Amino acid sequence: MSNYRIGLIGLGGMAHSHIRWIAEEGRYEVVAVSDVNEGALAEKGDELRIAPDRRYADFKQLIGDPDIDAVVSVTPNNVHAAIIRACLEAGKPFLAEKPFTRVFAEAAPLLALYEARPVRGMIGFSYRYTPAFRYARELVRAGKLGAVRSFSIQYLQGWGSALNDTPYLWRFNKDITGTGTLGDLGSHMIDLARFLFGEFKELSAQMRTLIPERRDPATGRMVPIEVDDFVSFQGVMSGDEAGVFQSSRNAVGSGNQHEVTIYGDAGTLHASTLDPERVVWTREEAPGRLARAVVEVPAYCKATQYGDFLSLLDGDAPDGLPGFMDGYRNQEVLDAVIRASGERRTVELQARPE
Ligand code: SOE
Repeated sequence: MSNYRIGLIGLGGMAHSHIRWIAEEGRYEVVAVSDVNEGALAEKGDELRIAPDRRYADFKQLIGDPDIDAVVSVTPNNVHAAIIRACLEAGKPFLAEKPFTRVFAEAAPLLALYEARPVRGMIGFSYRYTPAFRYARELVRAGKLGAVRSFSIQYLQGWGSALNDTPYLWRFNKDITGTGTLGDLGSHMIDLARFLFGEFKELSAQMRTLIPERRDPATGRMVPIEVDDFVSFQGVMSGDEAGVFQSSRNAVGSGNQHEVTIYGDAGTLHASTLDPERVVWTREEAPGRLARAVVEVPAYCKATQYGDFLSLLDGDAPDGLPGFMDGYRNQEVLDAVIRASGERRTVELQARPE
């Protein structure tokens, strides 16, 4: 089995995670990097031992490099659409970080390109590889919880060391990020719901900016915040499962707390990134007698994001891999949340084939 030669675009914080995941998986070699920041190019080039002629300030040159088999894109949101477009036009397989784009208007034109040339693409909905969420999906699909009537999903982060003390950074800059916690964390919640239950039928929502201004560490000045740092929405899935969602960047005390609780006729299941290798399963152990058990996730339920990317590159995309259409559908739901919140109404989403 050959190794794949990877071009990595974006050398900021999340690049460290991707470089680690790539190294852990094996069968990959990062042979080129791109970033608009010359310093990052030099620093990461050395770290990855990459020749100077494979360090590109312009990501389009990296994507066009014939010696690169696939692209990994880990950039701020404002270049997501341009990178996916360039990969589609070049026929270059890619793994691109979420959210798919800043706003749906950037996603819409990519669909026609993809339909004309369905390049192998994967979107970085990494929580599909949390073992507890994979096992939850297995149990739902096997009917072990009975008919699912409702569920709740939350994704809470407590940024900053003190209460509401997070400094201003690019993730609060509307021009760069599009939306705040909705696109950053809400996209993961939406993908988890789609991973577990299929498509959304309708939703209503509220997006809030709880902390109206934050201090820019570069200038020391307070900056008005234009993006959401809290979002809640409720929706109905294609199988009539009723879902409640919330996400906050101000949930002080929460680390990286993404979790789901599923309520079915035959039992309740809780799965969380706080305990990723186990689930909490409440069911009847005898008529009228409930038992709450902590269950280890079986090994067959485990997979990795870069293991699935390998399968995609080998031409054998496994079930459940978050592909181009998962990114596009995710952006449709993000757009529905924005419209439902702004127009204060329930928004229906077009029925989609599963
Ligand atoms: C935000 O803090 C963030 O880095 C997200 O952007 C990632 O998608 C998530 O996995 C961890 O938190």
